[in-house]
Amino acid sequence: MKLYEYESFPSPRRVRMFLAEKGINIPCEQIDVPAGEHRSADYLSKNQDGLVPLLELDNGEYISETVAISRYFEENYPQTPLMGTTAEEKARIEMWQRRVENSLANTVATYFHHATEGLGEPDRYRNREWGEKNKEKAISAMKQLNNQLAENIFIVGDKFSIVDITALCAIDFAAAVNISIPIECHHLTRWYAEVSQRQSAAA
Ligand SMILES: N[C@@H](CCC(=O)N[C@@H](CS)C(=O)NCC(=O)O)C(=O)O
Repeated sequence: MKLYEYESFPSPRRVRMFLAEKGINIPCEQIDVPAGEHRSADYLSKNQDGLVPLLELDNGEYISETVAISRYFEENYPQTPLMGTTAEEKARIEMWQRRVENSLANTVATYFHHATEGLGEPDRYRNREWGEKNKEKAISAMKQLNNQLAENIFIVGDKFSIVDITALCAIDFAAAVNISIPIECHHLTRWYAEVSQRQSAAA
């Protein structure tokens, strides 16, 4: 088994953090995304989407998409559950997972590709206005998370979950492109300080 990833980017970090929380160690291979290695014929033959992360199983099959890879490990290593245990918990985690991906992780990524240098030449189509609009959406998502965290220790109640991983990785990537947590978001700032202290955050 092997994880194809690129250390500086948020989606692979989500998988590394998920594995660290569960205490799972697997070999990783760096795919140099800025150099375009993810667009090579060899990599595209493994993952038609040309994205990282990608999991190679021992039977030679591949699984892409961060949440699908996480699901694989959640099912095979159910100790330290990160995707819920009851029907309601699982549904609530999935609801927030989708919210945080759509409203925060994806909007920060769109800002990165459209309003900054992004990946350079491959990002030569840029719509700066759309990028800036997505920065506004990302900030508004942070404010919604702040409201949620006013009443909850973690994003989904009192248990750390995959949603906290998704949000932390998105917020750290946002900071790297100069989108900060709004100063008035005290609850989000409290949560951010706490989850950043987890050992897995260094993964
Ligand atoms: N929906 C995918 C998104 C993965 C993704 O966007 N990966 C980025 C790195 S964070 C990537 O490979 N970007 C290369 C590109 O956009 O060409 C997932 O959740 O795994």
